[in-house]
Amino acid sequence: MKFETLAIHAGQEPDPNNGAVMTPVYLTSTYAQDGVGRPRQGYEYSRTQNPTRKALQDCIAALEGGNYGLAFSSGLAATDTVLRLLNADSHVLAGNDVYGGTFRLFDKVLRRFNLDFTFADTTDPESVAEALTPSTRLVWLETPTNPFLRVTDIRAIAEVVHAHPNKPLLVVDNTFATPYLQRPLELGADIVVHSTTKYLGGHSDVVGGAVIVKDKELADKLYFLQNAVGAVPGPMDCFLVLRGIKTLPLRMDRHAGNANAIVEFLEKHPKVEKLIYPHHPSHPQYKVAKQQMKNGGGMISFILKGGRDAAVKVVEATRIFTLAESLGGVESLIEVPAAMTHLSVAGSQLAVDPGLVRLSVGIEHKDDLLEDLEQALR
Ligand code: P1T
Repeated sequence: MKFETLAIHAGQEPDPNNGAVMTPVYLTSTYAQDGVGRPRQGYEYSRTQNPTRKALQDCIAALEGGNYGLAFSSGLAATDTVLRLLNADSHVLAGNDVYGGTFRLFDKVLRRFNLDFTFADTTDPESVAEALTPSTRLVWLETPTNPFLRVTDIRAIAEVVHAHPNKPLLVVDNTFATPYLQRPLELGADIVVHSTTKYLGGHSDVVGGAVIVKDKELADKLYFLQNAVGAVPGPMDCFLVLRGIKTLPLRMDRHAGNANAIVEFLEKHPKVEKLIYPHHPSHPQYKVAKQQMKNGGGMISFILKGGRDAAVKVVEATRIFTLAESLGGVESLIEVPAAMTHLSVAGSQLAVDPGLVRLSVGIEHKDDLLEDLEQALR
């Protein structure tokens, strides 16, 4: 089946008990057993398995071209569980432009458990090759990155990483692109991670995460960790993400259409020093982005000539673009990453330009969005 059909049907059959077309929200923590150690349909306890969660997991796996999906209570819970695949003293090579919370988890929490992290420019395969060490077990990247929208050639990095004798796991955080635009497993990644809080949920009403893999052995280790660690989502949250996913292709096309109109406006604006959008010819990885991503997505970053003060003024002056953290919902959001979503990387090698403004372009009418930005910049 094609992506648009999978988004609506994968993992979701009408309920065998009563024909309900929508997956029911199974608000139950436990399941009756027919005898000791004889669960009825494999369900024992909802930390381990829940039918609403299973539908979401199977749907996300299908969309990413994977065989196994796992849902989590947040994107960071998904990230943390993946990192628990490693033993102490492992080295992790991560991109030098990742979500601030991912950096904080790596640098401030997991280092205390004797994991070693270095941060490198994953847009350059040579930098990645040089940064691998004899103890590297995992390589973590985002593409496009948050918030600079740098694009990494996943296939090129997979070749470098898998040539290493340890065969480190290549993990791609696909939150910004979504599987509609790019499918990392098909390009050689071993694990895909999502914050489903963003485009997959799509309506800013749920926090969640996901992990998708192809390999059965890896999936078994992750299912074990999902249950053993317990950072699982509730059934209502799973339902909301499942419902959001049904319109993902429509929304992503509209996000990108609106983003293109805004890019055209910003590229000519005298107050904008630098515009960053993956499908804009000025983007340093434009060619890779065109090859790897179906469209340029809904995220735009730009640096204002007046630095931090100008950025703060603009984000406080918009009326339709809401000043808020997060992204990927139907409504347009605006923020200053250095002071908001990426405050936790301040002073580190990942520090963000204080004059950078990030837009999550929603699916409102583009004329209203353009007018709003025009008056805010004025
Ligand atoms: O917020 P949570 O669901 O835990 O997801 C964390 C996360 C992981 N990966 C990427 C690429 C992300 O952007 C995020 C969360 N990001 C924001 C909240 C933000 O505004 O950038």
